[in-house]
Parts: sequence; structure tokens; C-alpha cells
Amino acid sequence: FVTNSYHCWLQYRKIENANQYSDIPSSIGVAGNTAIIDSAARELQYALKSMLDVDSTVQPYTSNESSIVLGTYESVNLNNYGISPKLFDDLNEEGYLLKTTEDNRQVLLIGKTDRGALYAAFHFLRILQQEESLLGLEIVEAPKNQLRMMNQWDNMNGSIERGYSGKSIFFNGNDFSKDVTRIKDYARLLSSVGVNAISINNVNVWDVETKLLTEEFLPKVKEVANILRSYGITTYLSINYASPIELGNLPTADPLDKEVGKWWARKAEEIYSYIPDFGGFVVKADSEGRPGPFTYGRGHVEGANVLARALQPFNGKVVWRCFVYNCLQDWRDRKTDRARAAYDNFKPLDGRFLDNVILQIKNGPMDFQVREPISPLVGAMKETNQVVEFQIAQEYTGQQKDVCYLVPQWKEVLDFDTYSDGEGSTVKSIVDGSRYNYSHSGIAAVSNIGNDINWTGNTLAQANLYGFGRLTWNPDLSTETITNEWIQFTFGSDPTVAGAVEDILLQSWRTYENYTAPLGVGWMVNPDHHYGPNVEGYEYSKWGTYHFADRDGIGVDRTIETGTGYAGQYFGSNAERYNSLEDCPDELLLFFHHVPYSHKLHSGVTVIQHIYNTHFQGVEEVETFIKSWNELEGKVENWVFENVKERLQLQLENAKEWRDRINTYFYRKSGIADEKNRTIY
Ligand code: GCW
Repeated sequence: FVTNSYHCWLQYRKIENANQYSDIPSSIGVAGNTAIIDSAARELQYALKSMLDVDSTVQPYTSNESSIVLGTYESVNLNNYGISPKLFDDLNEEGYLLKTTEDNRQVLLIGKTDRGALYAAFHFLRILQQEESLLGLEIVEAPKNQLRMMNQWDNMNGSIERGYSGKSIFFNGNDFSKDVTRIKDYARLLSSVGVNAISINNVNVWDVETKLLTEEFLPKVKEVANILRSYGITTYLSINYASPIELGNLPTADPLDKEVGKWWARKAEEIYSYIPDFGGFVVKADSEGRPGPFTYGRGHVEGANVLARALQPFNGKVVWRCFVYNCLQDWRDRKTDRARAAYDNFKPLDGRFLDNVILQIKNGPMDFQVREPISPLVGAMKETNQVVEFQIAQEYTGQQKDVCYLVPQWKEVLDFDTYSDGEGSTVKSIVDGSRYNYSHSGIAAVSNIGNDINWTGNTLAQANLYGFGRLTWNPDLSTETITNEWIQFTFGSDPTVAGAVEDILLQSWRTYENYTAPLGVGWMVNPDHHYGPNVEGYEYSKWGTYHFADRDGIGVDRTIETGTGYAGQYFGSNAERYNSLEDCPDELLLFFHHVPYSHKLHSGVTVIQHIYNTHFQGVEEVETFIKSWNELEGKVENWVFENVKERLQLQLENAKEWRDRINTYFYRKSGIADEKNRTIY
């Protein structure tokens, strides 16, 4: 492959101490002839040249030569290496064995299937990139999650909903992009961290995108699917629920209408005639004004099942989003609580969806705020496949101007104990399918890339994409492991650089939280574009996102006794903890309780003093980021240095703006002075 774009963590930097790899075989023996094996071989070839200046050859596998063996447990002669085929019995389709023989003449990259072999190749390259020893390796791995999915919010006019890194790499001018180079490089990036599925268009499906399902565009979807498939990635499309009307000229899209059912079945057949391994549909229905079964007097079960029935003969799936809430709320109405909506809408439907339907649930009950509790719907449906949805795109977390490394947040989500099946019912044990034996489950995320040269606007935001993939592959990886891998592959192993970048990344989520909305209350952003502070920006709007600050106090009463009852949607001790003013964790206090400004937190300070302290502190932390970044001048590539430097400056301005607006607002409301007498305007 030829690439014009920046490689992110696939730069394959030159290895300083190349001696230790002097006996690395320079021939790649390929057992199997598939597009995926071919991708793996070429990746190895490219990387070996780049890292070690080795010119390797790719040839058909023979068992007696020194080589890097690339194949599957069926295509490689396991006997030769004393490997029992049994080893592969328990491995899922994407698992692999990575082994070096004792004489180090063979590096074996053997997948259960060709996809496994590709993942083994990327794993092998990670070991080299980390300059670790190859001697006597024997690694058996398989992904923990079945569906590891990326959702593009790309529109065909080239724009990206909530995109902060330029235009779409998939589309422009209401058509597919002519140049597929970046799609291919994106596929490499995704596959290298284990992502195996992607929906290529925005979940809000407008007029042109509705036609992706027609003969006008299906040949092009097919071309893209071919590229993605060669990296083990399955293609999905987001669909318009009203397609039977808009494309089929039917009078209705009622899921119980016979003609509608037939239309979807024929449509599925047509799609699969182009793309035999098409993944299925992602559906945003009855959400934020998009059509759905409610439009026709039906519910989610009927709505999703008609699609599931159409896709079922081809093994396709329906990924049905649970982001369903009343977005025409009246702020005067204190009973309606948006946080309750997903659970209230879907929980009663448990067990009624067909087996190829997967419900996709945002990690929090509101909408990707810097701090939210975990959605109580996760784990609450034991007989319904579930996927949890993260947002890598930093819509509410600084829009890739501000640094906000989200891996620590996602770790908290995945490690959260829902108690849905007793102690230990962590989110990760639910979405990996093991807890309730889901037939399909996993993790999805909204992508943060665009056609910016560095893919993600702020170069440091690449770490979120990298980290998401690694975590979905294995949620047990530690934040430190993931972070250090990304840093080393991106910046090399200079300890000064590594230390500074690591400190910034690991602190950044807390810092962002410090200078924005306090104690889990969320929002306080400018309406529509969602960047920068506006304390009452959403306070009297229809979106259901209120903080209820007045002169006496702040926060949303979601308790069972006096509030919206949301706290009662959790299982057992979680419900008790959140419901109780005494036990509720500080960081979520205002999500669950309305309290006076003088309320004392567990940390020992009052709510108002906490607001002042964290807002001053947040700005100081950004100043520290700037200071430590500036010391890296000359130690990282110049354009990367400049890019992050510029972003940090924007972040500082943003943080100051937040600090002053929030502090001033609450000082004026409460009339309580800052104990430390700092400047509040
Ligand atoms: O938070 C909202 C975003 C919308 C988005 C929606 C969703 C794609 O502001 O831009 O629409 O979430 O997740 O469907």
C-alpha cells in the first residue's frame, strides 16, 4: 500500500537497538490465499522495512525454512512445530497463537481464521515497536468482545456530525470519495487495534444517505466494504426508518404492514447480492425527530423485528439505538426526567426482540457528559443482546481542541458493578456476552476522525481512538498499558517525552471536569455546537437537561422519595448509594440530589467552595500542561509540537472562560464568597 496520510501509531519508527532482531527471518511464508492474509503480509513487509530496514519477501508457506509464518491452524502444518490443534478448540474465530520457535528461526502467526492471523501480525508488530524480546514467545489471545464497532457520523455532503477533524474520508459532494487511500489507512488503524465492524454513515440519515440502500450507491458501498473486509472489518449502514416510503413509494413504513415487511426482505436480498457479508443496519428510530415505529403507532419490538426478519436469512444484525427520550420537554415539568427514558422505554421489552437484534445503549443515561452515572439499562435486560456505546468524538469534552483522554472514563464504565446478577456483574461482563449468554454483544463508539492530516484534529486525541480499540479487544488492559503503548508508537521511547505526554493524558479528563460543569450536573454548554460555557444555555430549553440552580442550591433531585425516582432504576446497593444524600459519591452528587451551596461534600469542602476550587485548579492544570508540553520542543516532530501547542492555547482560553463564568454565576447566585479570596468577577 501507498499512503499519503499520517500513520498515527502505525508509523513503525526506526528501532535504535536493531541488533537484538538481527536473526529475524526475512521471508514471510503465507499459508492461505485471502485478502486478509494478504493485508497481514503486506503490513509485515512494510513494517519490517520501516523499523529494521529488512527487505522481506512474501512467498507460499513451506514448513522447513526460516520464516515468519502467516496462516490459520488449518493451513499451517502444526505438527511440525509440536503444536496441538486442540489449542485452537477454545479460541473464538478471531483468536490466534503467536509463537517463536526455540531456535528463533520461525515466527508463527497462526489464527483460528485469517482474521486471527491478521491480529497476530499486528500483535507481533506491537512487540517489535516496544522493542521487546522475541525469544521463546508463546501467546494465545482472543478478543473478549464479539462486536467491536465504530460508528461514523459522516454525511454524504462530506460534513461530519460532531466532527472536529475536518471532512469525511468516506464521502463528499453527495457521493463516495473518489480517493480511497485514507479509507484503506483507516482500516489499517482500526484493524491494528482490533475493531471489526463499522457503520459508515451518520445515524441521522438524511435524503441522500437514505439512498445508500439503492442501486445508485450499493456498488460503491461494495467497493468500500471490500477494502474494509480485507482488514477484517464488516460494513454496516445506518438506515432511515421511513425508507419503505421514501425509496419504495409505499404509503406507510408501519412495521406490521405486510407490504412493508416484504419491502425490507427484498431490500435485504438486494444488499446481500452486492455484499454477501454485509453486517446489517444501525437504527436511530423515534429519536430526536427521526422517524421510527412510534410514527406509525407501533413500538420498538415490532420496529426492530421487521428489520431483523429481513436480515436474518443472511446473518445480518439490527443495531437498535436506545437514545430515545422526549426532546420536546417543558422545563416547567418536573416529573419528566430524560435520564429515566432509555430504561423506561426498553426495560419492559426484555425478551421480545429477535435474536439478531442488539440494543445499543449510550454509556450514560443522558448524553456523553464529562461525568455521568452508568446507564441503568446496561445489565437490566437479561434476554436482550446489548452493546454499550461510547463517544470517542469529544462533543461535550472539548471538541479535540481541549485534551481529554477518555480511556480512564471508559475503564470506570466497564469496571462498574451493576449488581444486576449479584456482586461482580460488571458492565464488561455484560457486554462481553458471558454474564447472560448474549448471542451478540460488545462495544461501539462514535469515531473522532476526519480528513485532517493527523486524523483527529488534536494529535493527542489519537490516543482515544487507539485506547478505545485496545479496550474493546480486552477491557482488562490497564489504562497505563494502553497509554504507554500509544505514546511509544507515536513518539518513540524518549523518557522525557513519554513522561510528559503520559502526565498530560492521565490528568486531562479530571482537568476538563474541573473547569466545566461541577459534580456530575452536566451541560452548562453553549447550545447547538456544545463548546464553551453557557450556564443557562439549556436551562429553559426543550431538551430536558436542567441543573435547577437558584439562590439556595443546585442539582437534580432524582431520588425515589422526593425526586424523579431515577435512582431506583439501579440494582440493590447502587440504588441505595445513589439515592442517599450521605452515601452518594461526590462526583455524582448533583446528578442525583438538589442541595444547598453550603452542603458539605465527603471531601470536607462545601459545594460552593468545591466549585471555586476546582475551577481555579482546572485552569492551573492547563497551565501546567502548557509548561510541560513546551519543554518538548525539538523532541517531537515539529508539526506535532505546533499542533498540540496551538490546541493547548485554545484550551487555556476555554478553561479561563469556563472558570470565570461558572465562578461568577455561582457567586452571584449564592452570595457566598470564596474562602481564599481569589478574583471572581
Ligand atoms: O448528543 C446528541 C448529538 C447529536 C447526535 C445524537 C445521537 C447523531 O448532539 O448530534 O446525533 O446525540 O446520538 O443520536
